[in-house]
This record gives sequence, structure tokens and C-alpha cells, in this order.
Amino acid sequence: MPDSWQTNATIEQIASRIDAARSIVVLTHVKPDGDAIGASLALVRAVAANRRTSPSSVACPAEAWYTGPMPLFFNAVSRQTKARCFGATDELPAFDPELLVVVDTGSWSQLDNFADWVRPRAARTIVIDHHRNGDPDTATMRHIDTSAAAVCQTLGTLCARLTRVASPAHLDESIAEPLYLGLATDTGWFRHSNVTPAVMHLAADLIEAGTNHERLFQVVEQRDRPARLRLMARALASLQFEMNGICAVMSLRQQDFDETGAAPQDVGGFVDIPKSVEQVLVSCLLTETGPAHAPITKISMRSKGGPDPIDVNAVTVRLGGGGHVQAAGARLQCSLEEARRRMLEAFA
Ligand SMILES: [Mn+2]
Repeated sequence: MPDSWQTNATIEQIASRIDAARSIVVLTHVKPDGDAIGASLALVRAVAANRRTSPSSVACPAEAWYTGPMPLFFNAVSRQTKARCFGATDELPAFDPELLVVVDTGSWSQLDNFADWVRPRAARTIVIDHHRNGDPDTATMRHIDTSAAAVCQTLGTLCARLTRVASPAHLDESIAEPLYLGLATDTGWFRHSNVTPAVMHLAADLIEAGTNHERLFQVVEQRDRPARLRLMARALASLQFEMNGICAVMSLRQQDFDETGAAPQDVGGFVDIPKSVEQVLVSCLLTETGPAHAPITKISMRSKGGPDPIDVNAVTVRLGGGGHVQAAGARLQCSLEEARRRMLEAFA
């Protein structure tokens, strides 16, 4: 029987394997988010605590490796924990650890430039993940809990075991904080449908352990550049309601970026804003890129949650793109006007 994307190791078995390893590299997906960074920092710090050393010391047997770009908040949470950030084309060091632990993914494509380095070492790799899909051949030991809102939820149990405390409420604050970061960011700061009693219980434990949740919110969510707000104003000024008001459409032209000084990554989250309007069930953002003679229009689409959300994956598949039921996108090689027309047709 072919190996399948399922749990085949308990947290206790994984903890014993980590306890026994003399050198550990912790990896996660490319362009790490709050959960990926939180889980990896917490694990390196838990290993350090377990060996009675500092997570920034050369004596710490574990370190985290990342493939950037790193989020802006990374420096505000990393606290000199042993970590290396690589670019997509950087050569990896010759270092050969005894154990690899991959968190928040288990798919070759998400491992990006680490994939070729992990492949010959899969027999000594552990994957801890919460995604529905992955490649079982990335690791011989796997713990996959698709009911977990964040991989940091699983890491809460593992870190408590590694540092031999009775519950996450007794974790050291330096371990609790990154776990809270992952839990909060993967649940949209405790608003998404993946919030469960277990999530809230763990959040309470991590605050009890000393997490400064207000500071975390500030360093993660309140660090926009003024140019981003100027661009947001342009996006909102372009807002139109289609399909009897259930579909919100915003568009941004190259000129809007040039005049506000904003960068392409500054549009993150804009598409969600019109969902605050009661009647809106789906929100779309069209962004013009590429040169004037060969325009490309990027479309992002989000649908509002509920018992029967609009399937934006199905809509974007008709445009040559795709994604998830509530979040998807497409790239059209045409002008913004043409893309807008084709997009509205694709809803029909
Ligand atoms: Mn995650």
C-alpha cells in the first residue's frame, strides 16, 4: 500500500526522537507566515530549554532555517534565536544535521529550495502539520492534525512535553509567545471558523504563561507604511458594487502605485475590506501589472463565510486560475477593463 498523508507517530514518539538528537534543523514553508515562524521559533527554544542552553548560543543543538522573503515582524519576535534566512537561489550550507523537523507544511513544492536538500534526508525527517494535503515521502515520522487551527496548537503539546511542564500554561514566556503568534495569525486573531474551545483554552494558557498579546498584535498587525494607506484610499475610491450589490469590485492601476509610492505587497488584505458591507457576499480586487503594451491583470477574490459561501475557486478556474472556496485568484493577460468584463461573465 502506498504511504498516505496521515499521522504515523505520536507526539510522545516525536518528543523522544527530538530528545535523542544531537543536531536539529527546523524547516518550514517558503515565505513563512506567523504560524510557520511561531512554530519553528518555539521548537528551537524548547529544544534549547530541554538541553539547558540558550536558543542563541552556539551550544544550542537546534536552529531554524527559512526561505524568505520574511515578514516584517520577524525581527520583532526572533530574539536572536538561532536562525538563518536564505534567498530562493542561495546555496545551502554543507551542514548535515542528525534530525530535520518540518513544521506547517509537508509538501515538496512548499519546501521550495529546501526540497532537494531534504529529499536524501527524508528518513531522518519529522513533519508536523495541519494541512489537508501534503507529500508523505517528505518524512518517515509524521504528525498531521487537520482539526488543528494552527500547527502551533500541536506544538503547544510538544513544547510542554519537551520542557517537561504540566501544561502550556507553565511554558516559558519565550516559548509561549511564538505559539500565540501562530495561533492568532492562523485564526485571523480568533475570528475564523477554525476557532474551537481548544484554541481558546490554549490561548488562555499562553497568556497565563506570560504572552504579551497586545504587543504581539502591534508588532504584527500595526506596522503599515503610510504609502499602504494611501494606496488603500485609491482602492476604496475605485469600489463599485455589481450583481445587485452582492459583488464588490475594486481596481488598482500601475499609476496608483507610482503616485502613492506603494509596493505590490502593500495590497495584502485590501480585498477583504468590502466584506464589511452587509449585502456583499464576494469581493474582488483587480491589479494592473506588466508593461502598457502587454498588460497583465491580477484578480484576487474572497467570499464571505456562512452556510453556503460563493465558490470563488469555481469562478477563478473559469479564468484559468484557482484556489480555495473562499479565497482564490487568477492572472489574465489583458487590460484591466477587459479583465473586469471577463471576470463578471465568469460569475454567470
Ligand atoms: Mn499554519
